[in-house]
Amino acid sequence: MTAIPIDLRCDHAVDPLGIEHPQPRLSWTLASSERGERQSAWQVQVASSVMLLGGERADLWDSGRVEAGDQLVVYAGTALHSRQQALWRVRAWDGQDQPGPWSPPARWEMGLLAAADWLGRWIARRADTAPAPAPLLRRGFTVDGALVRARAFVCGIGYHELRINGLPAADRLLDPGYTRYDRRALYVVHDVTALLRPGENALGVMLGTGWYNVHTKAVWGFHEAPWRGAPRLLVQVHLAYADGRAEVIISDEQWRTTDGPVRYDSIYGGETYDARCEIPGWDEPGFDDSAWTPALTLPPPGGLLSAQHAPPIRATRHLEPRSITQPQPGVHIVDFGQAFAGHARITVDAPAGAEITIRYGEQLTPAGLLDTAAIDEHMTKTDPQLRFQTDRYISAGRGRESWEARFTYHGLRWVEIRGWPGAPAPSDITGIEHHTDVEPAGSFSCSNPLLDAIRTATDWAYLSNLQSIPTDCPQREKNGWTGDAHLACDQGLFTYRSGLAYEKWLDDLWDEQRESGELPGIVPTGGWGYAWGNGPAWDSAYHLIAWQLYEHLGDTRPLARHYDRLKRYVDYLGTRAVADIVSIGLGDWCTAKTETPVAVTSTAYYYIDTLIVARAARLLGKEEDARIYATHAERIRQAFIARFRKPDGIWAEGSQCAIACALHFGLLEPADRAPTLSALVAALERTDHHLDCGILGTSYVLRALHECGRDDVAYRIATQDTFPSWGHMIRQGATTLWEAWNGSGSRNHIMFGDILAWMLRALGGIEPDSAHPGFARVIVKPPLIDGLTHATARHDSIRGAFVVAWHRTGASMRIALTVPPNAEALLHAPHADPEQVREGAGLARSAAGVSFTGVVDGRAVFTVGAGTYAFACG
Ligand code: RAM
Repeated sequence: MTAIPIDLRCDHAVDPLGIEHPQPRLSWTLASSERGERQSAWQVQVASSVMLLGGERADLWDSGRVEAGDQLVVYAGTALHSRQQALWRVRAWDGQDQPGPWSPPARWEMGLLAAADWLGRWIARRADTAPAPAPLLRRGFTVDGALVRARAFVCGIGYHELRINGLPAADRLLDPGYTRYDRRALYVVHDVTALLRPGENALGVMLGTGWYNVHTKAVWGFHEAPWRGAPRLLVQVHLAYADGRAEVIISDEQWRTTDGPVRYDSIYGGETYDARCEIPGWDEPGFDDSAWTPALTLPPPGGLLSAQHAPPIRATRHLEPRSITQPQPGVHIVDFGQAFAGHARITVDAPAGAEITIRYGEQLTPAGLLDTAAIDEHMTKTDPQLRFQTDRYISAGRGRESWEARFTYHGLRWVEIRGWPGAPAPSDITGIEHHTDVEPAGSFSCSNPLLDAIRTATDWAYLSNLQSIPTDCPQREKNGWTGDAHLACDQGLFTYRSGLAYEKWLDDLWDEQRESGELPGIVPTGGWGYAWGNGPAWDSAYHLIAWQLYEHLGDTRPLARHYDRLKRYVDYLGTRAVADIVSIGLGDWCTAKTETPVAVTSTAYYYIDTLIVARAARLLGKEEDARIYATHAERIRQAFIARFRKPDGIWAEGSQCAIACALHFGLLEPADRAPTLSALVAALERTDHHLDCGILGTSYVLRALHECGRDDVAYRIATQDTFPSWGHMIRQGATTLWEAWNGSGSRNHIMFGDILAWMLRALGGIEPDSAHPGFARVIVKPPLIDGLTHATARHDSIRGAFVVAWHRTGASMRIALTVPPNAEALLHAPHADPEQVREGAGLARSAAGVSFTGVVDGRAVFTVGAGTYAFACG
């Protein structure tokens, strides 16, 4: 039977609320284990109710039968209005032209599409930005009958916590996402139908400062951000009654406000909570708020109000203490055994007014005390007295009380606790890890335990640094450093469905780009980072991430949306180039020893950005631009060659980074490829297979070796355990990747994380074919590397799961392979003779779903359609 479509998504999310694009993207996968399953045609129906969807006529859109394999299509029906509900379903025809069953219905709802849809006022407790207790705002209201639907649209900045009738409205932290608030503030949409009841109800909101009102002085100057303002709130709850009536509850002067128990909150500093200031019942109906003051109304933050599409931050893991020590009387050090981003939850029985201080850090002194020197240097430089990574809890004296911070987060492995009555037991302290809650979409493991440890550390570092924006580190800066983000993007898209998180951040880049085309090194920025000149090696995050979204998801929308901006940046670089060589900006950063001239890397990114604009132009049908930028890219390449090419495959001064850069970005002529590869291999031999480069070079070396078929060399580098190497970090006790090979600075950075992409591609053997974006075709080439006997890699692509699990014993190899419907794999079997390759009980070449396509580089190549296969050879 033809497959049924499953996992229906609108704009890459399951049943989302708050869609704003007039033509959302619809996607699905096919539930089928049938070999060679392929969709030859599809039909989508969209209706305003389930009844209309199941009936004769879908009133919003009926695509009719469309002959195409796409599983990502664009809604092309009736124009949708604010808050409109759309139900949809899809069916597919198979290769034999048989229609399959309709999928079960999925849905989406539109957001508030026009400024005029917002009926409420921005309200606040106070208008000034001085540090102050986090305000509580509340309003009671009556629900006059049975409800069929209730939706809350909320924007409370810096952060807000919405409560309804005493309960949190949603399982989310640090909402809404961090943006450049004077250009764009995000609202979140909650389905609150189940939280409301006929009769009296109450809405309660607590507001935190977040990035909106940073008062801590640090070198990046967020305390002087142009958007800075007193925390404020906009709410609108739409009620739909069973009898057809509608009602809207809005934020306005009727709301009342007072100070809450959070007495201080700072994104850098931490939070102070005085449990004695709790107001029982404040968020419940019937509460007497007559002593509270009416809310002030304030101007809006200044920019667009836009729905938050990226997943929210959620607490996803709870860590138990591994040990608790007392290196000094009254000073308790809790070790969670793992570095992460989040905070500690405490449960304590202390007298009223007792103050417990929790400080967070990533290192200990030799005496076993918390050592934050490496991560607070940028902070204490500006203010030696500064409070940093510190939470305080003041007890109400009511017996066992539990508390955790809600408007801040920290980077930590250890916490230091002072002021605890007696000593904390392990059950009194929990580590709460949180990150933008992207769905897992990939995994890797292999026979080398060191690589597995590196993979795990990379994963923790990635999630630690995905906190609404991709960040550099969760403790010192929490900045959206652009270079760090693009270096981690490929492995991030391989292992998580993080596309929407990146789409959100590309909008942040949009908001930060100047008319001239310039970008700052951190996004968002309070103004810092333009003049500093981070240059194309960082700024190219804009181009590289938009392009990687296309390669991973086959989705052209980010490229289309940002096309003019991407072009503007390339044009800006043109004004900084001299004879097509760009010498500005940061270069290979955090090197082991040898530096590489900035002009090498900056010009390489100038080239790749120009090429991406040319390719995007072609995809988007902008032929004239495609021609202009392709010609321009070629000119840059020639300038690069003229300037940096030296004899014998050497580039510039011959650093590993420079040689690998020329290879990886394809800057060289085909004839120079072999000598350049030899020069790279020779350079690596001279360092006994250690990297002698920084974050850029590290990525290029692994990628260049992989692209040139020398994963054996890359493997030696990746499995080193002496300085400088990932293994060296692990041997020193790293549980996340570090900022620098020698361990200086932060211990939770992701910028050396591209190694995980290499593991999946090179060792796992899942290499997406760039000519077939969206994982339509994958090259599966299990490596033959001495010492590596098996690996398992998985990626849940937009078409479904690819799984490769290979085992090698002597000269034989077994390869279990799963290919999702509508995709194919090119299996490069580790044998030249196709007759030596079996699938199941017979020869591979005659197996269902498999065809032999020829021999490439001494490997028999088979085209493998959808299905699950067991290959063996040798
Ligand atoms: C540091 C950051 C980041 C890096 C910049 C250039 O401050 O932590 O990782 O991109 O420098």
